[in-house]
Amino acid sequence: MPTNAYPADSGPLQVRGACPHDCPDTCALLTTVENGVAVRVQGNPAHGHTDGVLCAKVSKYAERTNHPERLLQPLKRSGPKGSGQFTPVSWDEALADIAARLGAIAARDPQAILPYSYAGTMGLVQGESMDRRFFHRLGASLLGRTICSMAGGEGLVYTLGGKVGMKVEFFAESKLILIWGSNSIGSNLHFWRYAQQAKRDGARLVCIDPRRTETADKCHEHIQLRPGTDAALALALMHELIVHDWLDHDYIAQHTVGWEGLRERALQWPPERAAEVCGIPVEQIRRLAQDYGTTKPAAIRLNYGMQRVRGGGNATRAVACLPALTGAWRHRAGGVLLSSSGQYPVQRAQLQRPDLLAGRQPRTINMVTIGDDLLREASPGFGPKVEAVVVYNSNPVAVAPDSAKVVQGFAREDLFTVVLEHFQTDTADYADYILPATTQLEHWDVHLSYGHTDVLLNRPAVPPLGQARSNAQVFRDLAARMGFGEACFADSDEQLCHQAYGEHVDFGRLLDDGFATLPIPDAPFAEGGFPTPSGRCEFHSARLAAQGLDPLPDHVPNHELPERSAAYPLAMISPPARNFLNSTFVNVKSLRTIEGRPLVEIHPEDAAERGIADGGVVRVFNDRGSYQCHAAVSERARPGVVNGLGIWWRKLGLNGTNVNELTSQALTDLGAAPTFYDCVVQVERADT
Ligand SMILES: Nc1nc2c(c(=O)[nH]1)N[C@H]1C(S)=C(S)[C@@H](COP(=O)(O)OP(=O)(O)OC[C@H]3O[C@@H](n4cnc5c(=O)[nH]c(N)nc54)[C@H](O)[C@@H]3O)O[C@H]1N2
Ligand SMILES: Nc1nc2c(c(=O)[nH]1)N[C@H]1C(S)=C(S)[C@@H](COP(=O)(O)OP(=O)(O)OC[C@H]3O[C@@H](n4cnc5c(=O)[nH]c(N)nc54)[C@H](O)[C@@H]3O)O[C@H]1N2
Ligand code: SF4
Ligand SMILES: [Mo]
Repeated sequence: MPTNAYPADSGPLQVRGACPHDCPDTCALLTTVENGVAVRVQGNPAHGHTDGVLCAKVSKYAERTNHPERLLQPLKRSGPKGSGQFTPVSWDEALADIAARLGAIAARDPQAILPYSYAGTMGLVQGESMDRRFFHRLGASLLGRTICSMAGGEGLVYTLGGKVGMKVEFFAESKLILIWGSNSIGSNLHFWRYAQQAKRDGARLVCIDPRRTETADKCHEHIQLRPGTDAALALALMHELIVHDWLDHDYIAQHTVGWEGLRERALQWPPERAAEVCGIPVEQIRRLAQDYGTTKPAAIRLNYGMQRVRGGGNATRAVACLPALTGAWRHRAGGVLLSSSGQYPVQRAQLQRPDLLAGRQPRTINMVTIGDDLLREASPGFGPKVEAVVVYNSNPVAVAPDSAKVVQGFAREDLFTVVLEHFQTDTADYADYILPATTQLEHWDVHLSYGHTDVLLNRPAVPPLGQARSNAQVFRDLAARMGFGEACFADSDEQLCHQAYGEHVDFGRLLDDGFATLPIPDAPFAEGGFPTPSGRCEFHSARLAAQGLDPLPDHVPNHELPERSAAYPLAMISPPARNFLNSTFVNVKSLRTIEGRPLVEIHPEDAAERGIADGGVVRVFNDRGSYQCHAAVSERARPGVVNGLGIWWRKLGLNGTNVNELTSQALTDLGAAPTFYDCVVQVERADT
């Protein structure tokens, strides 16, 4: 078992770690420590995918960790809810009171307690180990962790069998790369490096995105479709593959199911029909189909940006069918990659111990509808009213849709809220207790990735700052206070690191090198073998049919369409800002300075119609709320679509709101996921 966290000597040294952020790249870090202080965080040149390079955000991780506003001691609320007024208390006092409050609620019904967490750290230990054990033992409500990837994830499950796909490094050898719903330069930089390599070797790069991103600027072609119309485009591509016989009949016959049905469906989507729906020239569709049908090897880098609309699950299914039609999977540089995380042998039952539920079956609350659910009374369908929320690794007041409701919920005087955090975020403002958490430089963890296939270990580089404790430590402490006697509550963070993969990954190797590559074939589906029930790529899904759902992929129009709404004639998407990671880093001055100010990009024609000037303050509004920000009059926006770049802290915005004031709690077709990019608004000058 590994001992020692951080070295005692004070000479400069470099400690190997892993980037904890919710980003496909999961970089290997090298932290330079001088006199016990982390002074610099760099990419580890020994790790192939990282190649010594970090994004601008995590290059500032030392600044974030040593930030003057870091929370360094437990705080107890001393003013009204949401006032942000707190006084310091000891860990003893905080833990005793929290254990007593949770214990009293649990004695009535533990389901009135709700954990709320996401991927503030993707670490398996600080994100999904001791915390899950604690809440399972308690019998708390389960949380549906749907806020990011569930629609696309389910789309993959029903088509390919799981979050599986191409190995990212082989994009470098592709001759055609479709970058679909992804601003790779901003959010998947290390994939972009492989795409650049391919481009230098003559590959054609096509970006499919309603926004003219910096990635679109650097591709050979940009297909600037309307939000939520990707399935229509994919079906029209299939139509052309069929009509021109750019098909791999042998691959289809041997490794797919439902070809006849899909063929019939696709033939209903001639390019003219899709061009109308997508709002793009028909020629562009024909040309893309020809490129895709005749270039080998052809690869698709799909990302989650295209599944945050009502039809996100179906759209993912439609795109995931394409490589099987052309047999692109036969080549290691062909196929599709949305996420690789399903390829990791994570020992979740051992880490999370669902057996501690001991036969109880708590309800599941969808994290997307936290706005409504915190405001719900007890009912037979819902169960008990939520009386306590424990938030960690997430900032729901800023990131969940329909913020006005989320704020109203967290403002309930009768709600007991505990927030484990690095900083006093918008959510922490509503806490009864804020508990100071360690950052990645101060704790152990072990990682998977959703954009490559290496396991990474994170060693602490420095001791916890102030009185900060790791999430796992806090739940261990709470378990002890609540008298949970099971041996698993004594496992240390280092032991949890080991348990995450058990014997499936050589832990000694991780300790020595900091990373280890999973043994995955170069072309995993060259001869079929998909992890679906049929072992084939499922165009037709019997599992969907059994649920009474459409077994074939189709275009499912958005919930909210500007052409159907007189009051709100603009569609709004709210993709990530390059220098923030969701709402993380917004309070890091150097990065906030690069982003400038909260803004909405609006096309010059839409701006002119409204008398809006570049840089002017505007009000973006709909029935759910109103958000003030600056207008960026720019052709990065498509006419009729505005881009509200995310996700500012509300309290650092112009009128104490952010873009989620406008987004809705409506869910996707598959996976009960959010529809952040399926939203209509109006924009006007703030001075009118
Ligand atoms: N710098 C930075 N990096 C990040 C994040 C961040 O906030 N900042 N977030 C991280 C997270 S949580 C995730 S889940 C990942 C992946 O998160 P993604 O959301 O995939 O991130 P992006 O690739 O930045 O953005 C997706 C792109 O999809 C586009 N898009 C929006 N609607 C549609 C549509 O209907 N169809 C199509 N084709 N495209 C659409 C947007 O304009 C955007 O350019 O990125 C991670 N990386
Ligand atoms: N409008 C709009 N909304 C969106 C999106 C969008 O594109 N548009 N994207 C959505 C997506 S894809 C996602 S994934 C969600 C993300 O939403 P969240 O998961 O809430 O992500 P962050 O905003 O980064 O907040 C993570 C918080 O965890 C904290 N944290 C980090 N590490 C630790 C730790 O070790 N311990 C503790 N206790 N805390 C830690 C950070 O300080 C940070 O405040 O947002 C969603 N919201
Ligand atoms: S690119 Fe992604 S994984 Fe790499 S350092 Fe930046 S946020 Fe972390
Ligand atoms: Mo995400």
